[in-house]
Amino acid sequence: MTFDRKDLSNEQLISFYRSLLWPRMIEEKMLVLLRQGKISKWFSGIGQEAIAVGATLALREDEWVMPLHRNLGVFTTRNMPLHKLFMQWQGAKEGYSKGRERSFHFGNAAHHICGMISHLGPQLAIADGAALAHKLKKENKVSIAFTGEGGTSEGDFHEALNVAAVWDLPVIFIIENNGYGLSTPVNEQYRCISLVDKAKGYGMEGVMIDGNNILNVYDTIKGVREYCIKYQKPYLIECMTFRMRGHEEASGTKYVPPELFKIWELRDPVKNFEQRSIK
Ligand SMILES: Cc1ncc(C[n+]2csc(CCOP(=O)(O)OP(=O)(O)O)c2C)c(N)n1
Ligand SMILES: [Mg+2]
Repeated sequence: MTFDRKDLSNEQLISFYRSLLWPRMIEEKMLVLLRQGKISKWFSGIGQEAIAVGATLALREDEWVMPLHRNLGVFTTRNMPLHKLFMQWQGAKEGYSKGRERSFHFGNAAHHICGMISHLGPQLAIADGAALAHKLKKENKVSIAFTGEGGTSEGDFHEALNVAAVWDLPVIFIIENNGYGLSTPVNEQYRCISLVDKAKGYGMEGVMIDGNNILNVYDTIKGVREYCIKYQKPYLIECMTFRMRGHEEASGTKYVPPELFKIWELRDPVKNFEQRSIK
């Protein structure tokens, strides 16, 4: 994995490393709590952190993000207080959804994070709405929506991308292609070679990148953000990554060929960036 620091200072690189490590450390804690029976459900983003963290770092803090169930890095990179996040995951009334939820179905307006409902797809059109508001108010801002590759088979994906293209909305759509939608591998999900090829069909620009390389994700999204603002257009980014754990912790990974874990373990976003930074 090649890391190109461009004009990032040592301090910035250290701060990126901290941002990347945060969600990993929280998750490791959650997995212990899960084994102790102190939490009952957890969706892991281990191995995919560079996408949520890199994307959030590339935005302004007052730009709306529509995260999904593996995007803990969005919440931590926006510096949401840890005690309140843990209250959320414990279903406490002091959490963000006042004890109605224990998972990732929450957001917070002060942090410009729009919480998901359980359904895959609706976040994409909400990002259109936020981008339309920026456009009408002539603000130099983008909105950003995450989807898994599985979510791209939802009708909402088509509607949101088409409207964004036709209305010239400054919105970034990020596909996290992690190889599986629950237990369904990508070769049973779609027949195109790459999902980013769909951008052409909507008349928008798109790019496929290594989603495990934080500097790559950051730099791409920083540039794409400037493009979206300057040209008032949407952009599709397909980030290639891998789901290193089960769909959720209770569901296991029996259907995943074990060698895939070995291959992707070598591409771990935290370890690779750590090794590069020590050099
Ligand atoms: C409309 C809809 N269908 C099915 C589900 C159940 N479900 C939740 S996550 C998920 C898998 C999604 O796969 P993908 O979009 O690739 O995201 P990943 O979990 O791999 O990050 C499914 C089927 C749902 N929440 N909403
Ligand atoms: Mg997936």
